Amino acid sequence: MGIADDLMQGLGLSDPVIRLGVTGLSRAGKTVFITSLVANLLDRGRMTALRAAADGSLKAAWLQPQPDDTVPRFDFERHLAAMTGPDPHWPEGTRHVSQLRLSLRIQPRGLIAGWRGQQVLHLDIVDYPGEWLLDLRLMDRDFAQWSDEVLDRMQGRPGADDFRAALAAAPRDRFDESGAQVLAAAYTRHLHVARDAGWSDCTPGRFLMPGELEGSPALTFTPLPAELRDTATGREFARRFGAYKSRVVRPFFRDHFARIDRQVVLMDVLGAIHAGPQAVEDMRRAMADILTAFRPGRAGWLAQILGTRRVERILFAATKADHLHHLQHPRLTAITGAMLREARDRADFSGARTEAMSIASLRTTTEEVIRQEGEDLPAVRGTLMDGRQAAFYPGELPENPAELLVPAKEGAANWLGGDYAIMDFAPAASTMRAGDGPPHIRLDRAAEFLIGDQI
Ligand SMILES: Nc1nc2c(ncn2[C@@H]2O[C@H](COP(=O)(O)OP(=O)(O)O)[C@@H](O)[C@H]2O)c(=O)[nH]1
Ligand SMILES: [Mg+2]
Repeated sequence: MGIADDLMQGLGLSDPVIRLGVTGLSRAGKTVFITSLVANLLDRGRMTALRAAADGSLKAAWLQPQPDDTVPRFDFERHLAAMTGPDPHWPEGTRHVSQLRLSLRIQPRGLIAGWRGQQVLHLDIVDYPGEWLLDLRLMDRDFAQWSDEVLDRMQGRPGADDFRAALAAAPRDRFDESGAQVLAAAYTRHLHVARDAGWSDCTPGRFLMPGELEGSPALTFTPLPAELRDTATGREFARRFGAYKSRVVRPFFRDHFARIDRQVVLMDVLGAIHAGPQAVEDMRRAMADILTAFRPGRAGWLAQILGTRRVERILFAATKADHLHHLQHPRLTAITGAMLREARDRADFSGARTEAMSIASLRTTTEEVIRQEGEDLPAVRGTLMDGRQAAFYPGELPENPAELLVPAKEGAANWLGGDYAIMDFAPAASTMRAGDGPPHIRLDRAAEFLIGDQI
């Protein structure tokens, strides 16, 4: 190494960086995942499936100021205190992109270990809403196409009537801002209601996750039916739709998405199954849409932004697996894999490795066999949000994923074999020993897949 290299090394300027993107639809578990992953990389007692933690080559981990001054910092300390403090509770939802830098000191193994000293690797973790990836679909649509598509999809979704009523009452002869705000508010309410009822595909993504754009004109438009498009309102909304694409969607892909090396996509598959066949089908479609973002060579503008950069590994993780006894985990993983199969087959990931897994970022339950109507059922036990303890059997997931995915695709209203229950467990009171991070399920395997080859 020359003097300049030594200097660079000393300053840490030439240390390698991995940017790990963490995404998923709202409530998929991004905040809990990042908090627990970082805590478990700082205290590695529960990370045996992460090879570098088990064999000791990962010497140290510490948090550092992040390199991007304009991106909010992921509030790790507050989230961890919420989950593992004296009164454990879930962290609050976040509504924008955020970032955290974790630095790792590594002793290289094998042949190079002898002549190369310890190395520092920075892991930049970027948390961003999956809804923002869904906006990709807007990019190659014009306002009329997008409007037709959304209004068509809206049929039968909850909360749509109010928006339709607002449309019917909209003035046709002039544009005024307060009228636009009434429409946009009604449309946004519909998206919230639909989302809360288990629908995944709710665009534009910023309407649900406005961040700093809340209330701005770029978010004050709605889809319009053909008869309203040739009005003053129609022309202004079409203009704002264009501005949303060029000023909001495109910069996100350029400034954040394009720089990601490794990606985890979190999915609340159990939540969708609980919500019913339509929610499962909707999640399948939303994930297929999200996956197109990782398929280079489609939209020209995205290919241009990405250049030769590629995401190298993508993990699809079904979260909250602690709601199931481990006997059912392989089934959850199979369902998750099957849900993505078509999209994965269609997408050419240009050599990116992909994997599906069932995980719990924060394990809230213990396993227990309960006896019900003369049958032994593999269940879980945890603390409910009101503080009571309960054992819980969610129902048996089918061994063959098609038993869920086919009726979902065919538009069934309910599951044939009865419903799948879900319970809201609170984080368990902390039993952490020194050197251990928060309890989890397969978070160490997730980490091994995502960064194990680099550390
Ligand atoms: N039981 C359990 N619940 C989880 C887990 N991760 C997330 N959750 C639940 O999912 C909710 C949303 O998680 P959060 O990380 O805030 O989702 P985000 O919107 O994707 O950031 C939490 O408030 C918890 O109720 C987990 O590992 N186990
Ligand atoms: Mg969050």
